[in-house]
Amino acid sequence: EDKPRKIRLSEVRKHGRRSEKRWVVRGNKVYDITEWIPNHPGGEVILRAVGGVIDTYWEIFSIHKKQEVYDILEQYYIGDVDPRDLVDGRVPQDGIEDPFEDDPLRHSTLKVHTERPCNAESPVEVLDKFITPSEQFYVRNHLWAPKLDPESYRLTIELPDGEEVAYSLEELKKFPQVDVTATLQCSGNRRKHMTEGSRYANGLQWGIGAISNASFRGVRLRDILAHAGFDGTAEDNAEIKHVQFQGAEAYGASIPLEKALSQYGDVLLVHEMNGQPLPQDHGFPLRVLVPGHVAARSVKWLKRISLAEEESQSQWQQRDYKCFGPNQSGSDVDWAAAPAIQETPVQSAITSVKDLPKGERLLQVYGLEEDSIEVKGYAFAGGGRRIVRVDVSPDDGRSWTQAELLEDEAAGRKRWAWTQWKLVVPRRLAGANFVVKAVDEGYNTQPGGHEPYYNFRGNLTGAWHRVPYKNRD
Ligand code: MTE
Ligand code: MO
Repeated sequence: EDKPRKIRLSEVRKHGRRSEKRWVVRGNKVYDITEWIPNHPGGEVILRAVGGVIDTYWEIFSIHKKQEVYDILEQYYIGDVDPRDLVDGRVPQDGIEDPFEDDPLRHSTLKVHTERPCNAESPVEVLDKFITPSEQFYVRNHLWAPKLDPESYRLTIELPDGEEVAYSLEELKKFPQVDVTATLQCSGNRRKHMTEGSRYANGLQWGIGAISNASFRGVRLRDILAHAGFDGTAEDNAEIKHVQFQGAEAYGASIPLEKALSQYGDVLLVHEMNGQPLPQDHGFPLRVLVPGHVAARSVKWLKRISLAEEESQSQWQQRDYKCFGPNQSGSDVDWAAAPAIQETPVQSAITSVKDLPKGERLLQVYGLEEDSIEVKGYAFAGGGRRIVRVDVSPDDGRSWTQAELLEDEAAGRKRWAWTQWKLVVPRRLAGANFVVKAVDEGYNTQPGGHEPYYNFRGNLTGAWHRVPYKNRD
């Protein structure tokens, strides 16, 4: 019987991305995956792992942790790692290229959930400012933050007939520049509250800070598509229903063609945020901005746009960002049956509840000077729908008052930005909890509790936000 071939790690290293034959190590086994690379659903990203150990990458791309993927790999088995290279019976994990080595430094005030990949909330101190400073804008990275060279950067557009048109950054900047003020909100914003208010919801346990608002400058996607030769009107393109975006790592998503082409959709290819070039974490040199849609569709480090009959086949389009019923779980759902989240429902949160200092006590209705509490927060609705009212309760939902909606200057053909609000209430009205709910121009509002809206992926948490009033005597 054949003994497995013993392979030194030095030999594995010679079969990296520059080699004709490309190998990877998983566990203590070596695989020659040369033939399979063109079929990798994540594209060229896999070239980062060849010539080394793949386990570390699979920790990041958890989608690989399933039998069918292990079975594919087994077909390419060529031998075992030479025992002389094992430490405590295992392949040492160091010496592989660190996918996060080019990640930028981050602002110390961000509330970090995971560092690699970086997932961090905006600090509450900035959630009550209309514009979020770029360095405090929340960061949601599924993988590393690619560091792209703006000079050699190219955006490729794939037309329905397969023809490709590429643009440099300089070429893109020659199109009319458009400013849009938009809120990006992660589908997981406030997931922690769903977990607390119902049951554990899968994913990062975000508080109220997986949302931020900035002014963005870029060019209209519809202008670029038209220039590339697609205006969506030709009969022979009638089958095209989606615009797919591919990032430079492996992230991908898509939006309906209708949103992309709408004159009122304000879908941009963005190169500036708050008056500066996009920061690396937010997609430098170019990201998509799909205002009014869940932020997962605003693909960063944009490399490729394709016009297609189907949605993006990425896990982020096909799986992660969908909602099911409160009784359903990951093992029993038909993923294809639920639509990918695009526009988002009404959201609001209380960012602070504080006793006003004596000097700022307000004259209240009876002309008496009373101890007062100031409550502040944000409210937001997807789809370009304006927030028309914010109801705040000082006593756990028994009585309600309308908050003042603060003025701001938001650019855009629809309302894509959140609304900041504020309310001053006499302290004697305060119960155990302050509560907020908002209403949008379609008279949509938020559910009273989490249970009926529980979904196991923990998406679109939107129940009334409750915050305890701590300073009662
Ligand atoms: N684009 C790429 N290329 N890679 C990513 O991981 N994350 C998406 C989206 N675009 C992501 C991406 C998700 S889920 C969100 S919520 C937003 O980017 C976050 O954008 P931000 O980090 O600029 O706040
Ligand atoms: Mo997200």
